[in-house]
Amino acid sequence: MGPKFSTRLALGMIACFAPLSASAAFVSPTSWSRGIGGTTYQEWDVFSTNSGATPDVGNVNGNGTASLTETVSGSFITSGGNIYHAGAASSFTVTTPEADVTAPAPDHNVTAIVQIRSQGTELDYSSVLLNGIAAVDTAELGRIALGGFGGELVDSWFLFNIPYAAFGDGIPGVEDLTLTFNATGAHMSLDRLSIDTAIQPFGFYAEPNPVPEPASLALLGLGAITMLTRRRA
Ligand SMILES: [Ca+2]
Ligand SMILES: [Ca+2]
Repeated sequence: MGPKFSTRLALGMIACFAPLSASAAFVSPTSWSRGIGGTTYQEWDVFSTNSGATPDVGNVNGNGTASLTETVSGSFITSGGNIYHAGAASSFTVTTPEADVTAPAPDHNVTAIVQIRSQGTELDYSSVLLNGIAAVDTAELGRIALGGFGGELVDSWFLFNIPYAAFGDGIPGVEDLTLTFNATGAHMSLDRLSIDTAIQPFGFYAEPNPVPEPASLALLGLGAITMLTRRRA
């Protein structure tokens, strides 16, 4: 008993809190409703191919159909329908058709939200680019420890601002938004992915970060530990 017991209790308390964030899942945009004009939504969960996979959970895109391909050879589909590579850092390209709106002026900008669920080896978070542009905001929606050598399941969120100059060419029609990302090493399993886009003529949507400030979360955890330690002392 004594301090050791308090520490164990505090750790238990943290474990009790953990499911709060661990149960977090993908979120819907708050700045626009899925399905309204100028927006697209596509989501994959059970992959049947690692080359040219089309969305199976959600597919609302008036410009065409999005497509996901693993570009390092040797990856395969797991029994659970994820894309896994045992021998190399897998690398992905996802193309999403977007309207190239040129009237009244070629100044339509795209706000995009990308969410990725990985298992095992994690994403190289700095590698996640849309049309070569890095995210303007990111969040970790959830993290769950998997048993054995499974590592962790991680849900991550990325917000992109893509100016017209980075995807339009002045010719009316459809242009691809190209998402690229890779794993930090072998043994990443791509479990789930979603892309929401919204185009508008002037500026970007101010989509809020879906996760509370890390500082306030840390304070909450620290407060719980201090409280418990005092009680037991
Ligand atoms: Ca065009
Ligand atoms: Ca899956």
